[in-house]
Amino acid sequence: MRQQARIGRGSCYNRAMPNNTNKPPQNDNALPAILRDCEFILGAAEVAQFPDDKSVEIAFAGRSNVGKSSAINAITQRRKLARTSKTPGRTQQINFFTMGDNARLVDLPGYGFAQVPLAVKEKWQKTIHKYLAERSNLVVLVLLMDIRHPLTELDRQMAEWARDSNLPTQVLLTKADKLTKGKAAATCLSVERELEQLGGQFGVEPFSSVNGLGVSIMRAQIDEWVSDALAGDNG
Ligand SMILES: Nc1nc2c(ncn2[C@@H]2O[C@H](COP(=O)(O)OP(=O)(O)OP(=O)(O)O)[C@@H](O)[C@H]2O)c(=O)[nH]1
Ligand SMILES: [Mg+2]
Repeated sequence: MRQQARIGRGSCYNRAMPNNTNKPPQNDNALPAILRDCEFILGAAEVAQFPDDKSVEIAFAGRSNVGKSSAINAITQRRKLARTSKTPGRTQQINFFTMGDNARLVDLPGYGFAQVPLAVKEKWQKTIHKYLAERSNLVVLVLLMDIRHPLTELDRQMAEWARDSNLPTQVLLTKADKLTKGKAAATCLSVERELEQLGGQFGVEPFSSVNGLGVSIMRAQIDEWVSDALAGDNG
């Protein structure tokens, strides 16, 4: 059964926005141990290729080009752990990365990218759906949305699905460096209010892999989700 991670404490709704100058600490000591030395495990195009489900997993999902792979790199303080690209549709498999010995980060292919051939897209979608629906070791979904146009129809479907699946979900509003601090804070609040209407377990944070906004918060969150899930497993 899925562990219930604690989500949404200290989100933008009840905490002052950090300054946009709030760069991620470059000091390695600031990285929780679990986020040091992450390694690529494999890329899976179908369910049969998934690694075993004995490790706790945190998956990054969202529209194509929203910044999933960049967020994973920023959080792990690595340049090229996950492959990024200006061209949407870069991540074409479900990529698994180690986080210590008992946990993994998972980079999902983006949804909503029209240029990918339909047959390919359907295959990914089926695999992504199976991953999200059936992965019993998935403890938190990190759902990324572009802060300039959040909660698109597909984002909404994803959020509703997460609520119906009782899956704790951390929304990251990406590319926050593209907005003023005030506009970013306002968007964050309105997204949070809309998600409150949905019910479910949602936290919302502004995020930028360019200026580091939200990066240290996410590091601390991931550390906590993993320790809680592993403690739950043992207890
Ligand atoms: N300004 C800005 N650009 C960003 C940010 N995050 C990502 N980008 C850019 O957005 C583009 C897509 O980033 P990726 O991390 O590859 O996006 P993705 O969601 O993994 O994309 P797919 O794998 O295609 O689904 C790249 O050109 C990045 O440099 C951000 O926080 N701020
Ligand atoms: Mg990607």
